[in-house]
Amino acid sequence: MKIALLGLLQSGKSTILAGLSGKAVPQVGSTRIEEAIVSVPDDRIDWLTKLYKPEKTVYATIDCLDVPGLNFADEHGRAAARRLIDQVRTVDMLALVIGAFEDSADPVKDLADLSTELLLADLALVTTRIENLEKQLNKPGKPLPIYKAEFELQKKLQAAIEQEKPIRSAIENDAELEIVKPLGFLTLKPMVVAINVGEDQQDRKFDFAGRIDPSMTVSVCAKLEYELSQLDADSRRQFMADLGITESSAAKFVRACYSSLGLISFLTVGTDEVRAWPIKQGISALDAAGKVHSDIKRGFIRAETFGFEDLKTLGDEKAVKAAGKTRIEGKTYIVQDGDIINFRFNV
Ligand SMILES: Nc1nc2c(ncn2[C@@H]2O[C@H](COP(=O)(O)OP(=O)(O)OP(=O)(O)O)[C@@H](O)[C@H]2O)c(=O)[nH]1
Ligand SMILES: [Mg+2]
Repeated sequence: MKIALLGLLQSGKSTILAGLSGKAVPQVGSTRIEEAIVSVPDDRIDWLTKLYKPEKTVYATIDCLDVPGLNFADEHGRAAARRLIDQVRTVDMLALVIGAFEDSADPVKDLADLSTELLLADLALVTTRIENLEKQLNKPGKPLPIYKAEFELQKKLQAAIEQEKPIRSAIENDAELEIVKPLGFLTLKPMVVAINVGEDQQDRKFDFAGRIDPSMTVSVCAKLEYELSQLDADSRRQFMADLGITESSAAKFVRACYSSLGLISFLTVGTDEVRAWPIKQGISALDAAGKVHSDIKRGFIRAETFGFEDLKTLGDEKAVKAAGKTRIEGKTYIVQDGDIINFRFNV
């Protein structure tokens, strides 16, 4: 799963990613899209690691693209920005990073400008698509019904964009989604807005005037998170306690992205490895088995399962079993977030 971090120049994208991935902050003015693998913080994995003391602990990860800052101030900047925007059409979601750490920043305007540019980029795509479909429909002979259907749909999307509505809001059913999904519309993708606030402004509220659902926004303090990431675990806890913060804002941001992507984690445990496996919400035990190994899917017998919360409450696996909380699930069982699974298989 890939996320692109998009924002205006110097909004803090690279600092956020450096804090999350442990990579160094790239040089200011980089024009290349950089990739960073980010671990998804998970208290459950931390807890399980203490219990099982495994040789290896593996967190779920997401792939983040650090896109150079977009600059719409002049023609040269706009052309470069359009090229960058076109390069992220294949990602699974967008995280907009809005700089709000300087007094002169205008986060409301910046978000409005960015949103407008994304809409314009999608409008260009819709328009080209409509032109092509018109050509198909005007050819002699009877046009394929799918062209007609898509033409109607694209017209509807065009109308939505012209009213400054994201394509996401205009899609009414799965059939429509099937048609538009491969086209790479930006405003169709799930989106989270990270507002990069100053160290002393973590509780600041913004009024985005209906441009964005407040549930899609997360306040992050990039600089502070970066500094925290440079400390060892003990100093970090101490520093956070001194500041009176209980939860890392970057962790909150990553988790918001994870759930916007429709991902949940099932867990595997043992003395060799404790691991979180990212899966799409709603997949079966059989498909989850395939994530671990194709052999496990092929030879699937059953999934021995218990919930993380039961383990945490009862203390260890034996107690979970004694309390009758272990379940035997078959191929079609829909895996739940926090399921601890031991797949039985035979190949
Ligand atoms: N005070 C403060 N400074 C920050 C914060 N986040 C970023 N900065 C500073 O702002 C500048 C830009 O940060 P970057 O992370 O490089 O921003 P960017 O969005 O990646 O920049 P471009 O890729 O050039 O668009 C750096 O000098 C950072 O130290 C913050 O939360 N607080
Ligand atoms: Mg950068």
